[in-house]
Amino acid sequence: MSDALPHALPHALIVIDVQNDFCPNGALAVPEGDEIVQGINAMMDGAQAVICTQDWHPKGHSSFASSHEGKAPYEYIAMPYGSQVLWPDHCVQGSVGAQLHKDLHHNRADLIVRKGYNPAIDSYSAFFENDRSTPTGLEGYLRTRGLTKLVMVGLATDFCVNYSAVDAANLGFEVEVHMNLCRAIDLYGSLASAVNGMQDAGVVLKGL
Ligand code: VGL
Ligand code: ZN
Repeated sequence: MSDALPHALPHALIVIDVQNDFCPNGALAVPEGDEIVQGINAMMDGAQAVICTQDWHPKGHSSFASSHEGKAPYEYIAMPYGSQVLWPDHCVQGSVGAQLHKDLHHNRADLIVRKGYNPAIDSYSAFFENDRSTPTGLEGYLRTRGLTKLVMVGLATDFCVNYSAVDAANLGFEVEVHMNLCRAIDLYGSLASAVNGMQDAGVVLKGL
């Protein structure tokens, strides 16, 4: 048994925000968000590590339109760390909407990274909050486990997957995003700019 099997390649599968609120009927539903679940489960066997992320906001989070008088979802607001889209209330800590999709094999996860718990800062990326400097700790986890190659899938392509992939590439990880196992919100052309941004950062996009 000398040949390494393709499925034994040492990569970490990072499953971004496959949560009820990002699936049809959720608070911030991504079209077809639930259609990627079975395909993601099928990829778990081929990964050395499985990591899931979970958007995890306290009630009244500053990314919620409802926290800003006179603001509606999908409007922008200036935050101390830059411009921020305002969202419907979603993924509130402990709510059903924040739970990982019931059909996702999240019991296979070695680690579940929660993000967005700081009331004053949004956190799209699995690595840094939206101030672009507060770390989540995922980089250290991956480095101490010797995981340098990352495969990313999940929701939403143009927000949390995009930010996570670009940050990982900038940190020096080898990153693939499997686009067929992601779905997008596509707000104001955000999908096209996410694709460009990921490619510019050196992220390999598969299944486009
Ligand atoms: C996300 C918007 C707000 C995502 C999270 O998971 O892409 N998008 N919070
Ligand atoms: Zn969020």
